[in-house]
Amino acid sequence: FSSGASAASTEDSWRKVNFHNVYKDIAALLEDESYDDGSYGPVFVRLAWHASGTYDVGSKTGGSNGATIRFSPEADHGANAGLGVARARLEPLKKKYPHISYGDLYTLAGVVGVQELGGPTVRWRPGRVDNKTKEQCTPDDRLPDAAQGADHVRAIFYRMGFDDQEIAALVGAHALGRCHSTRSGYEGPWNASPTAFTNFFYTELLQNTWVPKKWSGPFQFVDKPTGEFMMLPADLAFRTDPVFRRHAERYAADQDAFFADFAKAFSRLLELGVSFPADAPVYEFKALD
Ligand code: ZEM
Repeated sequence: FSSGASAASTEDSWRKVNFHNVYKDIAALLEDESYDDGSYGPVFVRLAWHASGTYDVGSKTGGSNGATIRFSPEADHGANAGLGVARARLEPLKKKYPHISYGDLYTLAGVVGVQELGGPTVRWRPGRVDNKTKEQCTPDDRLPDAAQGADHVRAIFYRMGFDDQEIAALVGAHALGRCHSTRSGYEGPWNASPTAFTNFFYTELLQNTWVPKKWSGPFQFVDKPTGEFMMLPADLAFRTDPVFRRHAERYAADQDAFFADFAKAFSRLLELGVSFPADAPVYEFKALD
């Protein structure tokens, strides 16, 4: 047990952190020509989501507080494959700002990813505490299974406390990044600009013809005729399920509506299960230029 590891384990340590500086330092870590499509933004957004999306309203377990995603067994859950890359990229900032908690660092990295790639301002509060142990890791069934459809997606997100509109808004994050055959087994980006936060998840989903990809990997869809872009089986639920589709159509037609709804739902996701000090400030960071 190293004493340094408990630097952020007190409820008040976040008060010593200048989060504007952390925001800037995370933003400086995004760009890297040699990584994926040139940005760590998408994988930071996925880290923030998987750190938070384990929450269960019934038992009040899981969520970003305590950042159990960094411990085994949770770190090794199939759904979290590849997220060690994002945690390693952020680790120098935990050294530089020892008073930030991992939960605050990982969720703030998601906010930076969204905003610096051109997305909406996401309200964010500090105050998560590194007060959990590996015994509090969540079971390996809390995050969605990409191979399944609307019923499963609803069951997973209702467990977090989200409704259909919020679910449909959150999945729009699939404008960002790509699937990696070495991580999830799936392959390819959802659209041609994976380092820009746009409403293209919905426009691609609704405008293209999606056909099964011919390969030996897991069942997924590619667009006809180019085969350049992909959809997961779970993504197609936002086209086939009538309620999800109504929201997808609205977001495809109105990027501002998508940005507003995504910002609200993503902010709420990052706060599930966290009890913030009453005086924790709410930040609305300005994107850097
Ligand atoms: Zn994702 N997601 N996700 N997602 N996700 C992947 C990648 C990314 C699902 C899913 O199975 C997968 C949300 C919802 C859902 C991002 C953000 C958010 C990948 C590919 C899979 C398989 C991982 C890989 O191989 O690297 C399913 C089934 C979802 C619900 C229906 C929500 C909600 C998100 C944020 C708000 C992002 C940004 C990526 C891209 C990561 C990267 O490294 O490029």
